[in-house]
Amino acid sequence: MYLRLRGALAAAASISALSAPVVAAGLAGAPAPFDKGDVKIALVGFISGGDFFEAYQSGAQAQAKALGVDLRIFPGKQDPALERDQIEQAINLGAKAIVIDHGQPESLKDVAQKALDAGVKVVAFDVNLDNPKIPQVEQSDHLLARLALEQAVKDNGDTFKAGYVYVAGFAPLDRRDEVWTEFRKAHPGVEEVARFGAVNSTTAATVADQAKAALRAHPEITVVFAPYDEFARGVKLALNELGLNDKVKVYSADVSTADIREITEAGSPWVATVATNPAVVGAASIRAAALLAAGQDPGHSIVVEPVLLTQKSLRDSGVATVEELSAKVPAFGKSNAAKAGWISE
Ligand code: SR1
Repeated sequence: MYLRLRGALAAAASISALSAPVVAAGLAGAPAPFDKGDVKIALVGFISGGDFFEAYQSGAQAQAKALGVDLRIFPGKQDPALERDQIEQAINLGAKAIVIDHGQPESLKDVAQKALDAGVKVVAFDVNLDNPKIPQVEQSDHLLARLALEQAVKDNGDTFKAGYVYVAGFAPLDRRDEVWTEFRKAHPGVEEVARFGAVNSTTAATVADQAKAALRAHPEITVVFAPYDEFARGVKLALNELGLNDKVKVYSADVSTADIREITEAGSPWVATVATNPAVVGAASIRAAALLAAGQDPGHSIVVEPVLLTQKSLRDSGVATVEELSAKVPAFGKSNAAKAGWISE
């Protein structure tokens, strides 16, 4: 009972924190409406939870603060209907711009158009809304997958049996999948013998169960391509449980401080990842939204380039956190995407 009450109080506190009004003062030297302040921007997500999305949001919050923007964050909880509803709420609360972060295009296109019709600017991160008025933020997913797979060939040669973690319908995963398909055509010695995947509120745990079944059924697997850090964590859990850490190598996307720990720990099978700093991507998304709200053009395609992080390079450099990585690798810690003189970081 006490626990339930405590949970309810915590939930109430977090809801009010998410929506607490911030009446911000104007930004000196900025174009309208930022010069007068009190500008609301909404960030509507689809996937709630996980290191990537938490860091993305914190980067968005930091950039919003630097702009004096009242950022309202709506967690979509993997629910397409809720995400639509939250976009409507953002329109109604008077947001000048909305960042739509992931989601299912078919359930978002019309409500995104509704926002545009109401004069609200829209930016999409990793969801293709197929609309020339909506700039698209992405992490150069083709390059990301290519770098991971090139590293797999470097480590394993180009003849191996692979497991592949994939869920169709997510723009970044679909783009990475295009590269995986091309890669297998170019390397006929690489055989995909098992495919699995899930995106839900417990992605890593679900993928761990699936990976255990796949690895038991296919003991010939020596490489797993898991291009989302929650997938890689799941596969690593399965390998640990099955005692296969020495036999199978995992290649992924994304990085967080927790991921760095998992990659660099003794005996880890997670040997490389290719990643942007998600906080940098979140900040670029807010800058793009702010530029649009000020009547300026951020460009249609806003790309933050990823970097390859091998287990060896992370161990050799002694980097233990994303902050240390940002300081050490400038291409990881900063992006010039969607910048303007009046926007400080
Ligand atoms: C389910 S989509 C997950 C991906 O979205 C972001 O692009 C991250 O890179 C993550 O891998």
